[in-house]
Amino acid sequence: MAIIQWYPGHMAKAIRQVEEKLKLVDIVFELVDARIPVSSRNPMIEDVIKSKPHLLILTKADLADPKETKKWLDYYKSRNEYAIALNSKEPSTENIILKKTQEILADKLANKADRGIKNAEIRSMCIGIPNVGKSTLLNHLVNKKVAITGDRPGVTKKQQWLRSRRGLYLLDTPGILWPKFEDQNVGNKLAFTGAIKDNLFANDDVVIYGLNIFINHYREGLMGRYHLTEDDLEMELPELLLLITQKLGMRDDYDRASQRILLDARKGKLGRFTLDFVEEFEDLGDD
Ligand SMILES: Nc1nc2c(ncn2[C@@H]2O[C@H](COP(=O)(O)OP(=O)(O)O)[C@@H](O)[C@H]2O)c(=O)[nH]1
Ligand SMILES: [Mg+2]
Repeated sequence: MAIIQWYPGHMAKAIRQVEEKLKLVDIVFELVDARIPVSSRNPMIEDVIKSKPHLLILTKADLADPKETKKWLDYYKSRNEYAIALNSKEPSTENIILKKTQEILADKLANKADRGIKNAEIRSMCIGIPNVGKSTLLNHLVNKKVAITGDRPGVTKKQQWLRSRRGLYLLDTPGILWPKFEDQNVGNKLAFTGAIKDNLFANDDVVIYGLNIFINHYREGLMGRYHLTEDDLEMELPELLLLITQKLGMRDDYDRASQRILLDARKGKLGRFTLDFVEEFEDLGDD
């Protein structure tokens, strides 16, 4: 399998950049894809952001299986991690984030209020691997760019802040993390959802990986989209892929069909789905 190597130097630099920016904010919004909340999370950043209040935001919840998203939220709750799931493009998004943020920072805000500081500014930043929706969320929260000030203590470079409609401040550039996939399953899940470029893995391998999960969990969407029967789903996976290729009128061009299936899945045309299941990860972090 192809593995993207992040050179140790790059990795260290990315971490250092996040650490620098962390000093400026009251809270970190870590974005992950609700369909793959573990696979789209960089495991190494956890230690770095430990020092800050932290909200895990499961984006693209509109594309994920709501049943599984609920399980994930219960899971985080049981581990005392703050987490919410949302569709970044919904009008309610700002309220959901603001409310949760105020809850997380309640002590700090109360403290400031005691000292006579009313409606204290809340400063935040988004971090996450590519394609989890950092830019989408920022753009959604913010009407237009508002440069606030560069001369805050500890700010060497001019730092742009954006202000949401209801007064949440966000660093204008999100922290970009790298995906980590020494595990082939994680690589396949990242590829299937479009988090990593399509040329890293063979499309048909990725599709076959995904088909297997759909057959076990999301048969209806698959059968509906490609006019398949229950019997069809009993075939060996490469055969099934060829059958779908034919049904799509693509003869034996299963590579082209694979691309189509990936597009369909990512656009939600096979229905909502999740690829990371709580049950697979329940012992995560119980060191
Ligand atoms: N359906 C859906 N799509 C989203 C959501 N958030 C982001 N996207 C899409 O995901 C893709 C990547 O988003 P982008 O903001 O560029 O990700 P970034 O690389 O983290 O900045 C874009 O096509 C967005 O339209 C969401 O909550 N729901
Ligand atoms: Mg972006």
